Amino acid sequence: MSIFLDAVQGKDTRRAPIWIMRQAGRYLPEYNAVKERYGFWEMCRNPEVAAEITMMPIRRFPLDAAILFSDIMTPLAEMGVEIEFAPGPVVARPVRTVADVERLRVPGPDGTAPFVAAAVRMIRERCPVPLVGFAGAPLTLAAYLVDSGGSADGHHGLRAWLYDRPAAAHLLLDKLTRVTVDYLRMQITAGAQTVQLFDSWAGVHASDVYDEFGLPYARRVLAGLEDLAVPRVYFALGSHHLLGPIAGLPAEVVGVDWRTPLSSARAALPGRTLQGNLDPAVLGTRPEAVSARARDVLRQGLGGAHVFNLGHGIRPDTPVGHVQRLIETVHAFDRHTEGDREDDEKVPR
Ligand code: 1CP
Repeated sequence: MSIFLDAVQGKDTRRAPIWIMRQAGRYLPEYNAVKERYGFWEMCRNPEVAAEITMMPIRRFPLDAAILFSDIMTPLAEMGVEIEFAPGPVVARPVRTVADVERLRVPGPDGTAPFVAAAVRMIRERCPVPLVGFAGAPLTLAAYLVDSGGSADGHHGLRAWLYDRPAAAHLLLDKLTRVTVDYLRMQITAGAQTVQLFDSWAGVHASDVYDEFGLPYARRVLAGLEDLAVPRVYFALGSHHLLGPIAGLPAEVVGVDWRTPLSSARAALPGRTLQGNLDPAVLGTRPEAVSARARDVLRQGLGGAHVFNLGHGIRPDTPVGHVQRLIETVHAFDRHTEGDREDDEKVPR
């Protein structure tokens, strides 16, 4: 067993396991070197390359889990959507009408990006720590499809579209839900030991809009994995106002962003493993500040199972030495005594 799997299954472990959202990305020089040779889709679609990028942070740091190298947009390309990366996703033709939605393909259980299943199998052969698979939540995927990519204005376009075209929205969200269930089931069957559903844009919505367009589809995705008995993580950025509905989702683990203290998330989500939530901005400061703030987060996470992570993805300008420092700080913190071990021996489970 691993300490990460213990914690995601609800065990209040003696030290917190740690992995980092976007740990296989642009802050790593070895990732940037591979990027010189391949386009983003090539890296995702070549199982050997995707597996090796997944392994990069694992080879460099004593992390407690790996995350598959891919993107939340991967299954959308399989649905027939034309997407480029610059570096964020750019969708060639936005999906806005019922006819646009009807044109999208549902590739079926084994047809949604089979190269991802191949990468998962390769990673499992070479990775000493558990592998986290992932997908985007339907409402977040819809944000990129409706607005042709990311957004600097809180996806104003998607928000207007949901009020204006609710029937088309439900049709799109239903289709995205079916594809996402197939896609995550394929990852789990290939060997993913935990899965995370990224709802990165959930927080821009009014809570009743989320209740109608976000929650039911996230629930269907998570419930659609129930029989596979793999721990499920639900992460919604900026979701302080949504913690009530989120508490009802079938997920063993809830990811929390840096704005909500873990102690208040703990009160809203009794019995759940919490994952998070160091502000990624801290990693751009001094090493002493990284350790001090990480210990604040560790203390706020006491009182139940905790998987340490950032409150959102690591920034490309993060010094790699600060990542090492962060992992050492988390590994040294004894959750029983609320202090560091004197020697450099690791804290037992
Ligand atoms: O560790 C890892 O890097 C794992 C692989 C991974 C994951 C989990 C990538 C690689 N992307 C993601 C998830 C992802 N992609 C999310 C959810 C997490 C989050 O909120 O950050 C989102 C919203 C995306 C969409 C996306 N893809 C963005 C965000 C910006 C925007 O416009 O909204 C970006 C920059 C990408 C491209 C991308 N995906 C991954 C990488 C390493 C990159 C950068 C591409 C490059 O190298 O230039």
